[in-house]
Amino acid sequence: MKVALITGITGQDGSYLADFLLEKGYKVHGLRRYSSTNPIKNLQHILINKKINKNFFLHYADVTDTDSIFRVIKDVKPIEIYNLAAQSHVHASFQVPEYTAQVDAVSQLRIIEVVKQINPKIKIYQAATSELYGNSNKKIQNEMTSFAPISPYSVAKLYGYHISKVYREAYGMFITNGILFNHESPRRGPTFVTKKITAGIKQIINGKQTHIKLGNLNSKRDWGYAKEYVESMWLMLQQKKPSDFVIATGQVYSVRNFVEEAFKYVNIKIKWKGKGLKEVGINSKSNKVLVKIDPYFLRPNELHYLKGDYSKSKKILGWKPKVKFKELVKIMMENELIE
Ligand code: NAP
Ligand code: F7E
Repeated sequence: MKVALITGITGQDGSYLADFLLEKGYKVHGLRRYSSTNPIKNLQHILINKKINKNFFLHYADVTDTDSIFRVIKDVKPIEIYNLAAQSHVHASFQVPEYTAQVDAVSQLRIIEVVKQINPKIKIYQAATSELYGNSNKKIQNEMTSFAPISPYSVAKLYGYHISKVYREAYGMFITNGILFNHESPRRGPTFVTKKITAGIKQIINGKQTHIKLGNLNSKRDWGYAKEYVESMWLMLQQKKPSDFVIATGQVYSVRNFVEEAFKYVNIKIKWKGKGLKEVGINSKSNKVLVKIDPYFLRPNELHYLKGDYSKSKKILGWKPKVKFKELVKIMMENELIE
C-alpha cells in the first residue's frame, strides 16, 4: 500500500488531498498542531467513516520543529510528502513577517533536509503560489514568467520554490513546485475573501449581520476550485521527472464580480455607489447597504491582477480545470446555505 504524508492536512487543500489519496487507496498520514483551534473540522467526515479511517492517521508535529518532522518521517516512511503547511494569509504576513518566513520558507528546507538524511528517494510536493509573480507586467503568467514577490508571504514562498530547485539540481531529489493560482471551496478559511463573502451573505440573509466589510474590490484573481486542484499535486508526483507546474483556470474576475455573483445566487442585484473608501454596494430593490469598504482590509502592498497559463500542465499532466468562476460561486453559496 502506498503511503503519503501531508503537512497542512487540516487546511482546505490538505483535507481535499486526503480525500483524494484515500480514494486512490493510499495510507494517508497527516500532521496536526497542538495549537490548532479547530484542527479536525475539514477532516470530520474521514474520522467518522469506518471504511476509510483505518488508513488515516494524524500525528502531532509542527513544521517549525525539526525533531517532530524527523520523527514523523522516520516512523511513517512515506513515498510521497505533500508540504502544504503554511501561514497562508497574505495580509497577515505583513503583521507576522518573521513567523511567516519560519513557517513558509525555512520549513521547506527543514523537510527536504530530513528527507535527504532519511531517504532521499521520497518524492516531495512543495506548495508554491501565483503570489510569486507579484504585479507582473505579463498579461498571463506561466512557468517561464519571472517572479517579483510583493509581500512577506510571497518572499517566503519564493525561498521555498528556489530551495526545492537547488536540492533537485544538486542532489537529484524528486521535488516539484506546484505554482497554484487562487483556489477556493466551502472549506476555504473564513478570512479569505471568497469565503468571507459567501459566509457574510448567509449572515445577512439570517438577519445576523447587516453588511460585509471588504478591502480592495478591484483586485482581480484567477479563481479555481480547490477540490480539483489537489489532483494536480498528485499528478506532479507521478511524473518520471520532477518539474514545476502552473495550475489555473486562465480566467480572471474581480472581487467586485465575486460579490455580485454571490448575491445573485440569493436573488439580490447589487448596485455600486460612491468612490474609494466611500463606495458601497446596495441592494438595488431595497436600497439597503450590503457592502462597505473598511480600510483595515486594504494591504500595504496590493497584488492587482493574476491570470495563469496552465498549458504545460495540460500537456504533461493531462490536467485541466472543469469548474469555472460561476460554477465555483454556486458551489460555495449552495454549501453555505445548507450548512
Ligand atoms: P490553509 O487552509 O491556510 O491551510 C494551512 C495549513 O497549514 C493548515 O492545516 C494549518 O494547520 C497548517 N499549518 C500552519 N502552520 C503550521 C505549522 N507551523 N506546522 C504545521 N502545520 C501548520 O491553506 P490552503 O489554502 O489549504 O493552502 C495549502 C498550501 O497551498 C499553503 O501552503 C498555501 O500557502 C498554498 N497555496 C494556497 C493557494 C490557495 O489559493 N488556497 C494558492 C497557492 C498556494 P492549522 O489547522 O493547525 O492552522
Ligand atoms: O484575497 C482582496 C485582497 O486573501 C484576494 C491565499 O490562498 O491566494 C490567496 O491569497 C483578494 C486580494 O487571497 C478583502 O486585497 C478585498 O486582492 O482571498 P485573499 P490572496 O491574497 O489572493 C494565493 C494564491 C495564495 O497563495 C495565498 O495563500 O481580495 N480583498 N477585501 C480581501 N481579501 C481578504 N482576505 N479580506 C477582505 O476583506
